[in-house]
Amino acid sequence: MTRQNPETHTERSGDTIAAPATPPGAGGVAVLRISGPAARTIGETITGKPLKERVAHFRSFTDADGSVLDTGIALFFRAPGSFTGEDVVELQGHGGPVVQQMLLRRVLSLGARPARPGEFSERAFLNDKLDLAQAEAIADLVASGTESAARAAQRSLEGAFSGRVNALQSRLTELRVFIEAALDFPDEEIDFIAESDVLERLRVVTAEVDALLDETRRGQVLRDGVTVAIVGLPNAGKSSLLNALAGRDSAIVTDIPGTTRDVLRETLSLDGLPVHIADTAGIREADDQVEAEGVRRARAALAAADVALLVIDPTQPEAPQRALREEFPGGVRCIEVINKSDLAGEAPSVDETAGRVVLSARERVGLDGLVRLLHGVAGLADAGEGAFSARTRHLEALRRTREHLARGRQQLQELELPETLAEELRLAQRELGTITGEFLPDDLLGAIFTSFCIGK
Ligand SMILES: Nc1nc2c(ncn2[C@@H]2O[C@H](COP(=O)(O)OP(=O)(O)O)[C@@H](O)[C@H]2O)c(=O)[nH]1
Ligand SMILES: [Mg+2]
Repeated sequence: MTRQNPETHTERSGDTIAAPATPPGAGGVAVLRISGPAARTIGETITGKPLKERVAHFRSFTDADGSVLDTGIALFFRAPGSFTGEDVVELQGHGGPVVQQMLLRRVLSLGARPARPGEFSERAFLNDKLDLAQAEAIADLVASGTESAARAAQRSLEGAFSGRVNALQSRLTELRVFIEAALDFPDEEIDFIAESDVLERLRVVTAEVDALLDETRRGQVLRDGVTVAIVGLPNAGKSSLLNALAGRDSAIVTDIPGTTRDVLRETLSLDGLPVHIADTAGIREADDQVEAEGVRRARAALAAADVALLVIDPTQPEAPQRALREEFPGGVRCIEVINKSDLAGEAPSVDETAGRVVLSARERVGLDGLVRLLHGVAGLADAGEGAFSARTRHLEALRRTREHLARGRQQLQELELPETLAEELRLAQRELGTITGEFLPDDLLGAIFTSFCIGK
């Protein structure tokens, strides 16, 4: 299915939807949003008088029997100049849960139906007010847990990410036109391949996809954060490190080896990077049943992590501590944390190439070096002002785009099959199109918008 024509869609979705746009609970103001062909009539019935476009009307909101439910501001946005692209009325009343309920009930009694989660954004998308990546950016902006994530989501909302995707689409279109034109002259096909710069053009486009993949990966980390497991032998100072990073006593610290048994999880913002961090039991052969279970859980946390912080106590033999590294599952990146610098009489330091940092968790010195290393490992070290937010879904689409390009290249180079290259380019474009929603596989819309909140 391709994206629908906005006109035909408006006809199909002839119903009017309503939902609170502000969170439930008590607050100064609550906004009730109504969108669809009946929005204006409903707003005028409740406020008793005509609503002018884009004018703040201070009115009473009345019930069916004429009694006043609330007083507040009514706003009318005429289609297509609204968030959804339809007629929209916003009733800004007092933010009490009961008042809001009464007003919503009144709106529904006048012919609106409750909006599904994300339905306002979905209509905005279907009416071409936003593309899919921008609609997702709205949800990400609302959900962002760090300032950098919020800024990145804002950039995606403004179209920074979609713009890059669209630029790639144009490049691929150019390449397809070029190849398909050549295919119309079959006799010259082989010469065309040999003489033309198709391969060079393909190389350039592939490099552009790679560059976008890199930035998208960063954007996904900004949105979702990195998962970190603190591991090491007992008493290395793992729990002390968690407490130092969290800035509070989250985990129990003692000099008794084997204190930590359960995995302790915290989500921290380290210089704007969301970090889901797990403190774990020291990995050793444990005879105690509870500790043995703790060790099993430590290994599971390690397997699920993007990054392991291997904490080493320099006052103990280092080789057996470092030997743990051999047990790390593939794909887990490791930062070596040489702890207890105060005892070792060593100054805190950081070696970015080796991925090693010397610090003291107890004295809380040298932590900035560790945070810097984490940013580097997350690929955020050079995330400049232009970083945009992205989702795993986008990353996967870009990876598949990349695969189609690689396969197309192979078909052309090894098998001299320009037709297959043309087909792979078409598939690459479809993959890119799923990011912005220009191409919509079945169920994609539902999968995305149902994860939104009601009223969004
Ligand atoms: N001198 C010093 N002692 C530390 C440091 N970090 C941890 N310790 C001590 O080492 C012992 C074990 O610490 P803990 O965080 O429980 O280690 P874990 O078993 O790896 O979680 C405790 O007595 C801590 O006070 C440090 O940086 N310097
Ligand atoms: Mg511990």
